[in-house]
Formats: sequence, structure tokens, C-alpha cells
Amino acid sequence: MHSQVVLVLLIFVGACSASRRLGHNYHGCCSSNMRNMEEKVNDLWGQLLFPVNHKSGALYAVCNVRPNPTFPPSSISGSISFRQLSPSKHLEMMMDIQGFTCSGGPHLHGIHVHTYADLKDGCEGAGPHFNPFNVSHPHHPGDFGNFHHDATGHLVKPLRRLLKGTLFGPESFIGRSIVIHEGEDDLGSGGNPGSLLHGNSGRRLACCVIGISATLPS
Ligand SMILES: [Cu+2]
Ligand SMILES: [Zn+2]
Repeated sequence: MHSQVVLVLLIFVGACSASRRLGHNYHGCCSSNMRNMEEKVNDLWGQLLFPVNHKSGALYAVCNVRPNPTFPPSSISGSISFRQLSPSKHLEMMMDIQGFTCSGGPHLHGIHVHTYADLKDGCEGAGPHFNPFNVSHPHHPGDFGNFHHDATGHLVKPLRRLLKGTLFGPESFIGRSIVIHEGEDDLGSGGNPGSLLHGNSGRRLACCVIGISATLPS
């Protein structure tokens, strides 16, 4: 697929430059051919940049939460699911995570999308917050904010529209990771450098890799 796109692009670029060298202008007899070629290239770029996994053109993704093996043992598990009906539509997210411990009273947990998905040595491999636009926390596309669980250690959030983030194109969440933190995200108001990097949300309780899924969980 990629090699086909590259080949068509090379032919297109070559044809354009040859046409210019020969003094052709785009309003001549071959302009419709060039237009067709341009549409074809745009289609191929679209397929390359905006993969879809559903005949409707939507993309679905899931992150299956696992405890951080480098953290004191926990039984945290569950999933964070995403749906985006098209590149121009808002990303939607739902959460269903259980196994939070209720000791020390109820408190909030910061949850974010992080840059890397190499979690073999624990959630530290997730690296910093995913920051494709080089902005400060809490303006990263995957800064989801703070969440609390109920008295049984269960965190459930129904499908809701997110203001930022996408599954499509070069800034896609797919292939990144999500980290669930031990503590509350100060949302940039901490008055120290960490606040503008990660919100001082503390240790990494659990994490997961965001991958394409067939649909949302029922
Ligand atoms: Cu985080
Ligand atoms: Zn952030």
C-alpha cells in the first residue's frame, strides 16, 4: 500500500516537473488528466493518513488497562475506549476501570495520553505526555483531567465527547499509551515546572497501549 502511494506520488511529481520544463501550462489540453491524477493522489494520501476500520469511515480504539508492575501490587484492570466517526468529528471516550484501592479516602486520579507504548518494563516506558503541538500541560491533546472512583474502587464514565485529541492522521492517539496516576492532576496550577509538564499527578498506577479495535464494547 505504502509503496503504491510513493510510486504514484513519484509519477505525479515527475509529470508535473516535466510538464513545467516543457512549458506546458495547467490550462492546456492535459489539465483534466492532471486534475484526475491530483484527485487520485489526494485519495491515496487520504487512505494513508486516515485509516478507517469500519465501513462507515469511523475509527474505534481501545486501551486495556494493566497494573504497573514496578508499583506496589494492585489488581487494577478495565478498558478505556474511543470512537471517532470521521476525522472532522469529535473524538469520544468511555472508561470502565475497576480495582482502585479505597484506602486513605477518596481522591482524584490524573489520566493522560503519554508518548510511547513500550511498557515491557512498566509504565515508566510511556515517557512524557503526548505533546505533538509542543504546548504546556494541561493543554496536551490527551490531558483528560481528574477522575474518581466509587466506594467499591470502580470508575465508570459513559461515552462522552472530548474537546481535543484524534484517532486520525499524524497526531493520532493510536500507538500511544495511557497512564493512570496515583494522585490528582494540578492542571497546571501548581506553580512549579512539573505542573506545566505533567500536572504533578504522582506515580504511575496503571497503563495501557491504545490500539485499533473493531467497535466499542457493548
Ligand atoms: Cu500521565
Ligand atoms: Zn499533559
